[in-house]
Amino acid sequence: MTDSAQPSFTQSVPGHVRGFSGARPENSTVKKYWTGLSAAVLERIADDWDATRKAYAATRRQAYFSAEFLQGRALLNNLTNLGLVDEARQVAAEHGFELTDVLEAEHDAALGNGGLGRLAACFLDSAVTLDYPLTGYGLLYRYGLFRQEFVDGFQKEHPDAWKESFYPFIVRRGTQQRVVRFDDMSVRAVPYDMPITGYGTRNVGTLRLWDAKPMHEFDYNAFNSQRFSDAILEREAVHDLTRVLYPNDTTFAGKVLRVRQQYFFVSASLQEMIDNYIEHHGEDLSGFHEYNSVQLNDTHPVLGIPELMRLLMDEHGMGWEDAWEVTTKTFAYTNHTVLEEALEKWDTAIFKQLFWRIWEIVVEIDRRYRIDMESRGMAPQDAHHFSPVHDGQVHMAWIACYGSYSVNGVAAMHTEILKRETLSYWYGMYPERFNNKTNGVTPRRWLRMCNPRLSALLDRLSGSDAWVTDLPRLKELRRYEDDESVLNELREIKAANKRDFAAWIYERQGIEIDPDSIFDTQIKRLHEYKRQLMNALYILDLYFRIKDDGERDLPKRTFIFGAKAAPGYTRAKGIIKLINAVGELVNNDPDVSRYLTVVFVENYNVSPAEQIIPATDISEQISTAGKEASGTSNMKFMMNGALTLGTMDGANVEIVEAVGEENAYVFGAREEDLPELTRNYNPAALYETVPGLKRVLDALVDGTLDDASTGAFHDIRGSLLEGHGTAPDVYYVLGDFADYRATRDRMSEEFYADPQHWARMCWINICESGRFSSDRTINDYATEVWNLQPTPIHQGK
Ligand code: 26Q
Repeated sequence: MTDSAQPSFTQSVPGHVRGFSGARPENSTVKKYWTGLSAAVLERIADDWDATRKAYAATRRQAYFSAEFLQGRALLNNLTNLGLVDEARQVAAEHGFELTDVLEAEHDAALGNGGLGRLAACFLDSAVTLDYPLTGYGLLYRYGLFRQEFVDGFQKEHPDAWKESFYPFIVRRGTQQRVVRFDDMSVRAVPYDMPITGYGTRNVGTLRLWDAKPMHEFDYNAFNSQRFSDAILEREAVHDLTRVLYPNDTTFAGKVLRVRQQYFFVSASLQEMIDNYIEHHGEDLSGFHEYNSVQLNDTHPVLGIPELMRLLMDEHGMGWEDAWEVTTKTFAYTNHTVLEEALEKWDTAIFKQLFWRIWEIVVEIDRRYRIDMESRGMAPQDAHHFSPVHDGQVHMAWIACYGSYSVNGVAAMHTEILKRETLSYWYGMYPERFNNKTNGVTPRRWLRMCNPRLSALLDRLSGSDAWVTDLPRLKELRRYEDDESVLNELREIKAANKRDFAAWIYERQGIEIDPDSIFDTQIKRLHEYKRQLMNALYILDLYFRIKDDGERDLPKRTFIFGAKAAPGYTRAKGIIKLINAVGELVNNDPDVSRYLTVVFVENYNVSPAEQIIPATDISEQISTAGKEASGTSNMKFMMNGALTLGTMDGANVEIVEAVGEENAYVFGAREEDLPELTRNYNPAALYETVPGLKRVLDALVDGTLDDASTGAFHDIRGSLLEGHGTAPDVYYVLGDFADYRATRDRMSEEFYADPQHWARMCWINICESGRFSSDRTINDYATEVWNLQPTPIHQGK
């Protein structure tokens, strides 16, 4: 890696800082120091990155197509993977900087909404660590997910200009541009590569993000003929393409720009993959699928299916049958949701207007599909409902199911629901395509890096850092589950993490919290099905129990929230306001604030998660059973020794299975019982009969809480009791409330009643988290779906 002529990492840092800041390192700003340090990391991995690219070029390779990659910060992750944290700390100190301050200067790369985008980032980390030849392909958004500010408790959105200042971990590959043609414009696709380092390997993978540029930087003809504004407008239309990440993650909106984004990145990526194939394997593309496979991260990149057909037929002279054979052996589809309103369906007019040729191909897929189904004995009217094009819309999930060799869900329960309901038709037709791949998270970022105290304990007890790349090894540490001194140490680690979080949130938002209280956390996108509302109603109920009922024998608790709402999702924004209003009420009432504090972490993102998770005692995973495909924060919490308070939903089911019911707190209606429970469901009756509910729901509208006359709280209450355009309380908040309260009360009592027993449960959660490493998930994809071999650039690492 570093031949003797090259300076060491430590020696190279000052030069990079000088080169960037034009000043002595000790006189540089912290941001410029960050930039120099990052450039030194890039220099360190440059040769290996090159070597990895070469090693992957002619092998069978896997592409991961995703509209989102929620990478978060890069510097500490890279230092951790490369084993350079101590050296970096030392060199920074020599120049008068605290490494932690330098790291804090980095802006999160928030090119994703939530779970689906963060999953893509964890997958890249695991693939490199396991030496799998996988490349991520996506979009270089100029603005990531909006920055959230609270103004009077309401969410306000600001643009997230994440790459305004120089970002060393992205390299423009100007020689590898492609052209993407729409019927009304042609766009230059410029690739930018991010290096993805792994742990204990010299392989360096690539995340390739495409930026949109005008074909000619400036149209001088238009300019000269006095059509100055035309020239500007044309340029702006192209730049619009990659301007911003769409902030919706649960409701589909058929926006032309969104479909342009999707086509743009899949077309550029497929062109590159075909060019690479021809360079190494020749002009005959009939073997393309033997060297290439593409995982579709939800339906967002499904336009890749008709686009590969177009490229093979129109650009490379293949006939339909051969092209279809190659295409259907190339793509594999992952579904991430069963929510009807999230499924992508585009008006046919959009396809006709943007890319007539793609429209023609989709129509031909549809025509052949209908013939195909009839030949398999399917009645035409049944086939119609699942056809790629019908009722004036193009149905992306149906194209995905028909055009892929693999279809998977992201947790066992989710895959079963897909087979039984959402995709049952396709399961009936092609049962062999269906498989489950339960999600995972990378233990590098979500344990090694974010929880150094716990990491050190695990190293010491297991005798090495081997668990970092082989998480199931932690199971062996269950031999310490009754070891008083280990459990004491675990408690001290958690306490120290909680003190760190308290200092962090005080610095950030000026809120004082008690590190000796229970930290009870719900962090995830704001959606009704995730039921942050139920959490808030519980806190409000506690408030009244203290104020009105005189309950005093209550454990001290800090309730932590982090959540962004889609800007157009009015009710979700109302719930944010409600949580903040409950926080105001609780935190400012001296009777109550002795017991309770509410903290809503503003602008929740990857790096706040890294602070919150290691400090949390209770992980709230309270979605309506059947609605959360998997969840991944549940896994991060478990790995860091928080206990799950959850419904039997998504991956919670598998977490409970792994740790045993006695080491988790399960409540609520089961997925299989909900149809019956909701058939004659009457939430208004629960409002009258469940003790405390009436008081809490009335507080939404009787002046106890103030929504600044927006009607937001009235709407929330109405959604539960009357339903607004839907059935009342579709997510069964009131139905599960009593059990949630009882379980949550019991949980908090047990925390204080027997701290050693609690620590034991936490320890078991940590030791059993092995199967939730994304290394396991990626190995499963590689062997069961992708047919991929590890390709290390250096033997023995
Ligand atoms: C679709 C069309 C137009 C605009 C935006 C979208 C869009 C964008 C993002 C739709 C959905 C998303 C993101 C979905 C998501 O994050 N789903 C989560 O995926 C996780 C990883 O599999 C699961 O753990 C979560 O359960 C699931 O909610």
